[in-house]
Amino acid sequence: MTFRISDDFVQSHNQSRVADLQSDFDALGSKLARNGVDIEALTLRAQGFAVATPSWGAGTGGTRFARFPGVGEPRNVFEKLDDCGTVNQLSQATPTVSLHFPWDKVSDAKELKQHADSWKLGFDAVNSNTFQNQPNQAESYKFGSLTNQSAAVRDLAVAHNIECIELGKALGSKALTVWVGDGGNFPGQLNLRGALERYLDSLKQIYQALPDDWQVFLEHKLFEPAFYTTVIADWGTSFACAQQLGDKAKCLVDLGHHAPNTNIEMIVARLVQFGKLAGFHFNDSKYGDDDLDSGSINPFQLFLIFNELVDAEIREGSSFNPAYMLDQSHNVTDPIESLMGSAIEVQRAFVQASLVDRDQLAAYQASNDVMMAARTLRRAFQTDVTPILDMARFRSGGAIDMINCYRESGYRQQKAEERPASKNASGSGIV
Ligand code: LRH
Ligand code: MN
Repeated sequence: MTFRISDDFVQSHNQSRVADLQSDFDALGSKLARNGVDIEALTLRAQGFAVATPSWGAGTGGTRFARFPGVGEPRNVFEKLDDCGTVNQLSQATPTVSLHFPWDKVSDAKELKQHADSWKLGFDAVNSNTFQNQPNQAESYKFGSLTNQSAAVRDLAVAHNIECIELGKALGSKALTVWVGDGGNFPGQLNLRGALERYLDSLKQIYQALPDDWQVFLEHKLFEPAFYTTVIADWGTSFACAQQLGDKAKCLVDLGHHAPNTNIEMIVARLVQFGKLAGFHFNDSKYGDDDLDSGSINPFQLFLIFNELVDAEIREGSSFNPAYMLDQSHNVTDPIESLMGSAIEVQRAFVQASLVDRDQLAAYQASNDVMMAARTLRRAFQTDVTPILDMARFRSGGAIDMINCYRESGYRQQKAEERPASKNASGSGIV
């Protein structure tokens, strides 16, 4: 049995922090009560919030320039689950994991499911990978996969996606995320319409392989690895394709896949209105697809996105259930610390958006009182809900002070002994 942090250690780590938490919680409670907000109801809501961790985020990420692996890197999907399980143990906000195939492919899915069950972890959407050639792969994805000019290459890519569905079914997943880097680097390289026609033809075959209770998530991205045209470059193209494919096809929004200053919260509002929002790959960025920790660069944008999601939840009720997943690359931090911190920043945006006085906001919007409408929204964002997030974690059995609890547990040092670095460690599989 590999080392796991004991729940007793977590509870003893909380002991000296409970009193301060309770007084901060009570102080915030009376402040919110003045505005008719019940902190207990909000804390229950926070305890119910969940975001999936990306298996590929458990290892140290890198860039095309270099990757600097840390100690105790996970070497396979079982060790990635141990790390994702530890993230959930301390954060109590990440009960599912999103796997990536073939990086996480195993011969015995039952054994992997049992290992996940031992951590009380489930599986969110699975991800296919036709942006890398696998060792001694018959056909190359150099000039694309699902949109490649060659039918043989497209068939290989379609078959891989159908295999991902089969693996996902064995693990209890209910969705397949399809992101393809297909595109061109120079004007004239591709017939733009032809490429999209081939994409739709391939997706139709994948769509037909979906079980009735499954969905396919189309993930758009403005550029990279292609640098002139990307076949599914924006939400409009993704939306049109999802419309063409049918009800089980929806659009996944990766926050880093847009041009700088794109109004992503408005894209979310549109996809919600037209019933085509699949969910999210949460991360943050300053320039390109930087895959930085969620809420670390532009927390106001994350809040505005959740403002649209809470509005949708009120309009559509419990049937509104988009998939929340992190998709990050941890190049200079301990991935476990980044995943815990990021999950809580996404939860923070959810709780702050739940604080918006929507009746007051609607009244100011109806009367075009622009200043008061904007201030009403910002007041929720400017409310420090940390005591609610900490109390939610504490009441769910997690760590009040996650990072120090994790560091003082010696988990990473234990893993350094258990997981001697092997030169071709899988790392995060991205670089
Ligand atoms: C593409 C992407 C996609 C994943 C990959 C790991 O940039 O966001 O979601 O398959 O990162
Ligand atoms: Mn993504």
